[in-house]
Amino acid sequence: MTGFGKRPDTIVHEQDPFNAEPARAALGAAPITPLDTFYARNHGPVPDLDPGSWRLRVGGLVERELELGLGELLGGRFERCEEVVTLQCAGNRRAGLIAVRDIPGEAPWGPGATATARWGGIALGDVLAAAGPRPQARHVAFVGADRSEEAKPPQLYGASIPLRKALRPEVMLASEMNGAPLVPVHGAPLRCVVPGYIGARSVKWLERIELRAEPWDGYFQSTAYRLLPPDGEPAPLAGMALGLVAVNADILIPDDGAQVEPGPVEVSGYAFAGGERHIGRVDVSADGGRTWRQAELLDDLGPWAWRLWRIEFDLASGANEIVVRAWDSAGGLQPERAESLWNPKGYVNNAWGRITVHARG
Ligand SMILES: Nc1nc2c(c(=O)[nH]1)N[C@H]1C(S)=C(S)[C@@H](COP(=O)(O)O)O[C@H]1N2
Ligand SMILES: [Mo]
Repeated sequence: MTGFGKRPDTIVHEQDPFNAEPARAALGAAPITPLDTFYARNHGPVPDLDPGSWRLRVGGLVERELELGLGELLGGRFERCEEVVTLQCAGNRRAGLIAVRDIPGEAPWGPGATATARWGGIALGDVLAAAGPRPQARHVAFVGADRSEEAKPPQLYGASIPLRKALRPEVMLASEMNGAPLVPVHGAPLRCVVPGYIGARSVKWLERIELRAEPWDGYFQSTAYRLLPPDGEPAPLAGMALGLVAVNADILIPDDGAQVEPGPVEVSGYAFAGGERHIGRVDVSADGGRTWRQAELLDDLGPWAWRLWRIEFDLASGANEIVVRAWDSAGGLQPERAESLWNPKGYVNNAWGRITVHARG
């Protein structure tokens, strides 16, 4: 059983809490990811909230505390906005790190813990302006309705971003995904969407916003989603907090290990710059990285979305190692090997994407 309306070929890492990613070919089929193909990343059970009685509370370092229902938020007081945004989990492509050294207790995500949707809702900044941040406020924390037993101690899911990011127009409170009302597994009735930041900051089932002088002190901000040195141990404030996404790319079509006919083969995948950067160039090699050609970049979906890319190669019979590497607009290139990236929680594998394709003959 797959569940939550996902495609039958979805790869389910965990049924409860529900953690699942699409197969490579499904993710590579469209620039805007259909709902049944969008990965799901949950740290606890999916809450089923009643939109009629649901309230958003805004408090902490504000001039005016707010408590708003869905009608008050979406009824016209705040201007409606829409944005195409790629979400990417910090654990995306962890399988490549696990291949270097095991990471017990963490799901072996492939390249599918990222996806792109057209989100509809309101700007977070407009709601913050209504509450009036006090001068001491530096961070905005989001608290969801889901209680995670994975956290130490068990607690509601929460995260924070810097206030200066929260006030930017691209940061949304979203009630719609791809033109339809948000579904429960993706955070209904309202979630944050924080473009350019790791998915963990886009808090689902949002019920509380707290303005603070310091980052959120809950488990998912202070202990999880931190990049540890290879010999580090997870502990509050150990290592560095993750925020901006690093440049990344992988191959989606053909599948790793696919059998193809020798001759022309189309290769395609995604590249995502993260932060405020965009994709500058995507190189692809069909000979394990000895020679490179530039891929064609497909639909430009705006500043907060991935670029799908494609290129055609003439494959000789035998095993062909296909490699992708992306450059961002800051001149940053993905690291070549996952070996140098290994970390105890398995975050930020942005090593060059590699697959092997077998041409028979
Ligand atoms: N309330 C809540 N929000 C959450 C999570 C969660 O477990 N609970 N998971 C986070 C993580 S780690 C990611 S990557 C994204 C995934 O969003 P999606 O499930 O809609 O793909 O949601 C984030 N928001
Ligand atoms: Mo995530």
